[in-house]
Amino acid sequence: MKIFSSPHQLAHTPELELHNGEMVPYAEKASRLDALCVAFDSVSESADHGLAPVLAVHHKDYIAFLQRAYGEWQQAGRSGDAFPYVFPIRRRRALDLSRIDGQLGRYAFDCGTPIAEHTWQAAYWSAQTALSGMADVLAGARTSVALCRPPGHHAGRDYMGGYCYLNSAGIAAQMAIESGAARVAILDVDYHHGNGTQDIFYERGDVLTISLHADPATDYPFYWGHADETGEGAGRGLNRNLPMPRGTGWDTYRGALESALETVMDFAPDVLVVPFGADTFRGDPISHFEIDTPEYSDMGTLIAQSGLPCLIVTEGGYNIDYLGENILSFVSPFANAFD
Ligand code: OKP
Ligand code: ZN
Repeated sequence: MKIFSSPHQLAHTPELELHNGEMVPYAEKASRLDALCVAFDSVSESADHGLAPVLAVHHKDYIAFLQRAYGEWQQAGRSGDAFPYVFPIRRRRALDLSRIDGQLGRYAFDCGTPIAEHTWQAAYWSAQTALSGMADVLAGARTSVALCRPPGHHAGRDYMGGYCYLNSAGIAAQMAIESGAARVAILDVDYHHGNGTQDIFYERGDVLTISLHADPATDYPFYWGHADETGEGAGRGLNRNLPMPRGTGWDTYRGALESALETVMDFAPDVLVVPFGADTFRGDPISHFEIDTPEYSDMGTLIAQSGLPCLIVTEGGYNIDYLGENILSFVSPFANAFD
């Protein structure tokens, strides 16, 4: 089983974020990637699949914005990280403004996703890492693992948010479709709802999206992830949200996961993509579920038992001391099942 990563992902280093009214050190640290990588004996370097698969998911104007934003921030005389602070909310037009502050608000849905000097480069290689894992699966691997950072599942077709810029898992899923897969399922097991992935595929009949997450009534991203969001048009019935209360542990989570896997099997996908967040861990500093390290192996076992070709893409997980153990616990059953 191959594990993919790229050191270019380390270059994104925002300093601070707004948390409960205070500026605090950015939780989505570059050292998360080191913790993920050292958990494995050998890691393959991601290949460059170019911009075309990124543009198959994201709007070209949004991509152009990501590429130029930090340069324009600097040209405006700013130093430090670029933050949005005015947003085109209801009934405001998405004006194509030249002022960087206008552009930042147009393409962001929160203030938690600053653009630093090398953000584009890191996000690009996060997407390339997921694409490298998918290329491995499409070449016949039963399971492949993409150690991605920054995460991606909050990023939509034309917006960033929740530490996410490019929807790496979604980009990989789209690559599978364009390579001939008839159906792809995305099963998101990060603590937070995968709102970007939901939005990207909401009206698609060929991509099933399921997310297990903390109830958005109490947790980020609040405005997505409710159980009544079930897809529209060709995608009607092909989005499923399983929100759970704070304090949820493995016993409750397991039942939801088994139900989600039944929905996956009914869809009969050619490929399964699993955005995995270790922020469901009991010791996570920003989350409120109570899953313990060995229980990630139970989680991995249930998913591996689907027997589907599977790409695992890392999302959140902010307790860096346990991140390596937790990803290894989750991934091990996949290796044992097939190798
Ligand atoms: C990203 B992923 C408070 C700001 C809001 C955003 C959480 C993003 C989680 N610090 N926090 O799903 O792990
Ligand atoms: Zn998360």
